[in-house]
Amino acid sequence: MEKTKKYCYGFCLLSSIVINILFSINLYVGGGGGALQWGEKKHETVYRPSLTWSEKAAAEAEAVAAISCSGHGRAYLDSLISYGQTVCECYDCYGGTDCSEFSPDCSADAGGGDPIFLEPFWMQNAEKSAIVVSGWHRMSYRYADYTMIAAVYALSSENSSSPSNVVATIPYYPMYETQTSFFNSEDFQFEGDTNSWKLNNATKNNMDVIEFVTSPNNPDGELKTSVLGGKTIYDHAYLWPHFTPIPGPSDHDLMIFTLSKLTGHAAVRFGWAVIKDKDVYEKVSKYMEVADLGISKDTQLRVLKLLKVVVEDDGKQLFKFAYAKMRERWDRLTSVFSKSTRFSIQERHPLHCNFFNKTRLPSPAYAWVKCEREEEDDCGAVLEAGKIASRGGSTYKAKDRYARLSLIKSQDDFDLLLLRLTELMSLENGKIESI
Ligand SMILES: *[C@@H]1O[C@H](CO)[C@@H](O)[C@H](O)[C@H]1NC(C)=O
Ligand SMILES: *[C@@H]1O[C@H](CO)[C@@H](O)[C@H](O)[C@H]1NC(C)=O
Ligand SMILES: CC(=O)N[C@H]1CO[C@H](CO)[C@@H](O)[C@@H]1O
Repeated sequence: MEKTKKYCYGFCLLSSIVINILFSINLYVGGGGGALQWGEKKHETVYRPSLTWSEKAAAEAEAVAAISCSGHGRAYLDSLISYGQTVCECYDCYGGTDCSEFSPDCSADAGGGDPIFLEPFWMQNAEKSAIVVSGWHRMSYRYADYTMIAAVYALSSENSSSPSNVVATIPYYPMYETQTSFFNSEDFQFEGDTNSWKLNNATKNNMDVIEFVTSPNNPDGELKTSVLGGKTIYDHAYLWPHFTPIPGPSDHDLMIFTLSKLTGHAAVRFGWAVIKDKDVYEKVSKYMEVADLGISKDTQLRVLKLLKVVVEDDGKQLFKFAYAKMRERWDRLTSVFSKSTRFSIQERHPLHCNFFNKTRLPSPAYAWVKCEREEEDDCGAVLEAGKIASRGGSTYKAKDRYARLSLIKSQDDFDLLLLRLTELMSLENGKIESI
């Protein structure tokens, strides 16, 4: 035993010396080769660490990221492997092993809300936003976050004879109803539209109500305030300079946020809340402890790394990039819609933005399209016929005369959407001319 140890010490010392010599030679040759310029910070190069366990993962990650997929798809570390090659995952309407084949008849899919538009930003910031996670990183279990339903739970009245009523203003995000109903709780139930609630039930005493206010609103991008003025959950998922002028600090009792539309990492499913009342805060914490199995530590580390990039330079980098992108898309979109009498989109009004310190128009994540012709009361179907997939108004408890188009997908998706819209509108102008 003792002998083995001694051998090891000897061997390790020797290896260490050899490695150091090799490393120094490497540096010397590197420097002598003219790679270093005068005035460059030499000490940074000297202390370049020799990597061990992270090297393979880093090499794999870089190799897979270097696969181009013709610019119309991506290869990922967890993509399928075929004949030893990572298979490209092509964007909609592209195919072939390298995603180079475009299907000319393909429909523009503006149905989903995948925020791929921020992908180029993260490619520009590849070095700063990449992470390497060891196999033993924080293995201990901890509680984490589950914001929307935790907020409802925290505001609901426990042990009361009737459940708290949860309402939202039409058009609203369908997930409020889905989640509130799914839990089938004795403490709260979904009651639908805030305004009809106000009309029909507000006079009845003893009725407990929790109001969701989505500001800016999904689907139409409006900045909203509470209708009932009682217990309110402000959903600020879209309250970022990408989508809206920021008129001032938001100062409500309970505000919920998500990483999804801030950095584009929807799959990370990470949210947080800002809560004023200590009792409400404690109920939310209790909910997380008991009902939620927690957010993975991988996720939290990833979020930390991403948010560090976001807050760099007071957040100017990401927000400038994201706003420029959304503004450009809205400029192109409004120019297309301005030629139409058959379709219209929501009106946008300029507001002073505290963040950029200038007056600007909103640039919402979604276009809320209205079909103006009397007989066209299913706007989703009209768009569908023009090879555009959208989400119909009834998804948001509005009329189907409306439909939501997502503007935050990839550049390819957006370009194809504009092409299909242009085709639709030119058809309309042709008809008008022929009359
Ligand atoms: C609700 O009832 C449970 C069990 O009877 C009790 O432990 C709890 O303190 C009650 N909560 C409130 C807010 O009254
Ligand atoms: C905002 O812009 C105005 C006018 O350009 C300027 O006078 C003011 O100093 C700016 N405020 C900040 C906080 O930068
Ligand atoms: C909770 C509650 O009483 N809701 C009522 C609100 O008003 C509508 C219309 O009268 C009723 O259908 C609901 O049951």
